[in-house]
Amino acid sequence: MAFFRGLSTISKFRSRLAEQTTSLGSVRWLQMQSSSEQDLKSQLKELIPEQQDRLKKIKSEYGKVQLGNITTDMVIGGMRGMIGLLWETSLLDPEEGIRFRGLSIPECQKVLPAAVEGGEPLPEGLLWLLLTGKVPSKEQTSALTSELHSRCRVPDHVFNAIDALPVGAHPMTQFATGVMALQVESEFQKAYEKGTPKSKYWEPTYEDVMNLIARLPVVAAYVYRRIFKDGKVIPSDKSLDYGANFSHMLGFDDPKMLELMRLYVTIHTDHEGGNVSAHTAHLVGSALSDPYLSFAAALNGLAGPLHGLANQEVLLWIKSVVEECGENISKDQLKDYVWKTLNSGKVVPGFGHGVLRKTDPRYTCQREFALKHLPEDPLFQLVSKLYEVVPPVLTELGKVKNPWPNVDAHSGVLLNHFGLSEARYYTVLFGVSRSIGIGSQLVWDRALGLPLERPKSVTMDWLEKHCAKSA
Ligand code: NMX
Ligand code: MLT
Repeated sequence: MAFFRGLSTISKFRSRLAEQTTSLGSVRWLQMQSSSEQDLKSQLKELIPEQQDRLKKIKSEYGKVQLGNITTDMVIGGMRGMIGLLWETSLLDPEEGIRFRGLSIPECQKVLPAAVEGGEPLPEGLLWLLLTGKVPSKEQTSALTSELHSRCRVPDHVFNAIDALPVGAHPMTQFATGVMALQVESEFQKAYEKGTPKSKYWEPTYEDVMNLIARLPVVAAYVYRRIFKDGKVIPSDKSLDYGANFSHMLGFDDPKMLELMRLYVTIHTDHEGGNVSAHTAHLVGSALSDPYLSFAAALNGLAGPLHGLANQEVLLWIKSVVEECGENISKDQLKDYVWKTLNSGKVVPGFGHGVLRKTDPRYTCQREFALKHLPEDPLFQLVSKLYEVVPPVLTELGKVKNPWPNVDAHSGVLLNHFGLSEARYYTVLFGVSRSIGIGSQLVWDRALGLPLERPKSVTMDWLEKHCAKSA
């Protein structure tokens, strides 16, 4: 019965989408077709030849069409705004935020299967959507949950590799070490050594990606329990979905925390291809390094404070505000604290973005979660005050292109509310989630036969000569 109600919601939503979007209509319409009961790999097998033909056609018909001008500013400015990557799973609009295969976060919350009626989407559903461009049914999603459970065995040498590190090593170092140790079982590497033809590369990539996604929560939970809970490991519970089981293995079973984890894992999965972690995986994967090697590289990028580590920095910064000024800090005091941070040469963590020019919708949906489940939490109230205080200060600074909060400005206070208060661990959670987007795209990278990534670099000498000539 619930399944049929789900289908009728999807079909109502489909017609609404088709009415609302004329230019994007046909693309969106395609994304909502998902009635087949095939398993995920069979769906991919069916989709790949179509998409290979599509890419061939784009290449032959539009191969020489210009997509923009490359300026010197872009070359020395971190390639901002420079189109240079094909990334199928999501697209980021500076004003609107992320769309996963064409669907915004509120749309995903409406159409993806949930564990609780009207609750947060299941990350497995998003994995299916990212891989196929289609919204899965409840049955397809729960079959995928079971498939991930069946793949989650982690060999002992992975735990031994982590145990070889000092317990005080940063959680991201321990996590990335675990991922490198998982690489020993790469199907892609074995297939490549056997001489598997290029047309079949996507299949062992798919196996590695699914195994990686399935095993990461086990490794991540091990790291958490080792560092913060005396190494007392909690076994996986096969009756739970991906997000809930991850929360359970960490040691958090409050139903609201399970919902938070489903939301958290869903929204951190993918943010188009140019962000540091995704781009790193794409680059490393283009050398035909297997998904474990590519993802471990991505994690090392995610561990930087301007990228994924910002979620750690935000909670530590918020706690430093409370320590110095108390929880009931006034807006004027908060403004002074923000200026103090800036004047000491630091960034305000959780604000600003390389692409977004508005409040991150991933921030907004976390705010909605807080308003629903923890409106009285003092740190949430502080985060709300920061939303009012920080943007005008950053605007006044004069150089910040986006004064609005990003995803990291909010996640910490939610986790902290349910007892996951160890900020140094937060980027590991981001990493588990990001494997879903990165992994899905890696499958398509190999299915589409994308080539080695190798952009051209130039020297200052070259720039001076070339620009003087052009001027
Ligand atoms: N606090 C202080 N200064 C900032 C901030 C901020 N939150 N955001 C940007 N700026 C500065 C930036 O450092 C740069 O200064 P300078 O010219 O002296 O080097 C100037 O403003 C222009 O930077 P933008 O073009 O606005 O931003 P850019 O694209 O270079 O960087 C971030 C984007 C996200 C790295 C930057 O906004 C930032 O450092 N934010 C704080 C860290 C953070 O929240 N990172 C998480 C991003 C999301 N994620 O999960 O990855
Ligand atoms: C991300 O989720 O990767 C961040 O918002 C950074 C980015 O998109 O550049």
